[in-house]
Amino acid sequence: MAGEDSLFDLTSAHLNTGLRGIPVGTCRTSYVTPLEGVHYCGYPISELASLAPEDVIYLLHNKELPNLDQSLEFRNDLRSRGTLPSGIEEIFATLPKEGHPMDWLSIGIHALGMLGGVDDWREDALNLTAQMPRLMGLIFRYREGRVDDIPEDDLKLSLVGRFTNTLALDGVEHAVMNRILSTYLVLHMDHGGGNLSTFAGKAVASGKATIYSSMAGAMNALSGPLHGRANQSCFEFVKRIGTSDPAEIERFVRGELEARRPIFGFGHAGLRAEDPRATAQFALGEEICPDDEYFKTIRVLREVAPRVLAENPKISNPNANVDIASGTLLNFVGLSDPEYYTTFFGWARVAGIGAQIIDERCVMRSGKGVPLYRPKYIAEQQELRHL
Ligand code: NMX
Ligand code: MLT
Repeated sequence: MAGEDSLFDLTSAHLNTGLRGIPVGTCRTSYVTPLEGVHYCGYPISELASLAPEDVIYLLHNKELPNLDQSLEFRNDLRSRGTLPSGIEEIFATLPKEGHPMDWLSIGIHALGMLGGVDDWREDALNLTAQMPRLMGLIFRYREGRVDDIPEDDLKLSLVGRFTNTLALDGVEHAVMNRILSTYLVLHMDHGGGNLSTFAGKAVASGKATIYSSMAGAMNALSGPLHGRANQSCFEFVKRIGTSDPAEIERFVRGELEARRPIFGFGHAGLRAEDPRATAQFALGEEICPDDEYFKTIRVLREVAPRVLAENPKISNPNANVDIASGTLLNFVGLSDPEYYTTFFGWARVAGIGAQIIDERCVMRSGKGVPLYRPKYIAEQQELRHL
């Protein structure tokens, strides 16, 4: 791609780099700037963090925030789509409990498609969005063998409320859990077009697989430790620190770097400042759990780690990323097993990836849709002139 309107001049140096930074399309739902992070339909995430997930899902699908009537109508529409097709619980009853929750999520989404897909991009995307809270709750229930007293799905509740109601954890204040989960969902719904799971989901959809198959593919991509599953590793890392003393934390960070292990919760491929999604979660933690032991640890880590990481000039962003605080907040409301954390990330992304798939399949190129993904690979024996 050379010439006056060239966005990018490709050279052999761009081969085998994971398409890092190479423009491949346009995105209607969100973009990421190095300093302000993600914006959904033009709104910086910092302005959306405290909105209800339903309203932000509406934004991603309709490219504008709803007014009150639209918001109520959309919530009712989601309620009418929320009931799971029968057969899911029987499938969950057969899955291995030692399987990772992300594999359960991927299988669950596939099963929803097999049992209730209608082969329409918009309908299936909205149906899946509405079914996710119950599906998520059932993953916890069946994987943990707590199947005897599962409450009915209460469709009058919010999306997050339906999950909390299905999970029914003892001794947890539902209002606090709902607040933390609502913020978590809003912050994680979308992150531009090129993050691995979104790209993978859109690629599968370009072959005209269903939303369910495409989303299951996206969840498989999200499950890797370099992508979504980093949030699991991050809380495991915070637990290993075991102190909020600044000097001890600095020793710990230096020790990890000497042992050539990553400092989880810091750094980003595209951002060049603290991720506003981290800033928003720190603010929520200061309000909800300022004295929690893990929160005290990450509060100090947020000061110490960037200073130590910045000593290495190779590290392009030493600041906190989205994963630094989410595990601490989830743990505070009783979601103490880090293996589940990426499923919340996946639940959130169903909104953004679903909206992006609809845009690529039904809106772009005047409604014709983006063609089948088919990038070119150069045989090692070929010359670059064949590009
Ligand atoms: N701890 C240790 N080393 C780091 C870190 C970190 N937090 N961040 C960057 N580096 C290293 C990186 O591994 C690379 O080393 P090498 O040249 O030996 O391959 C070098 O610094 C330059 O990396 P960057 O270009 O700054 O970042 P890159 O795009 O390669 O990696 C991450 C981005 C997110 C993979 C990286 O910062 C990292 O591994 N962070 C820790 C793990 C983590 O928190 N992951 C969650 C990511 C969430 N998110 O993307 O939002
Ligand atoms: C994301 O939210 O998807 C992560 O920050 C990773 C990315 O944007 O590449």
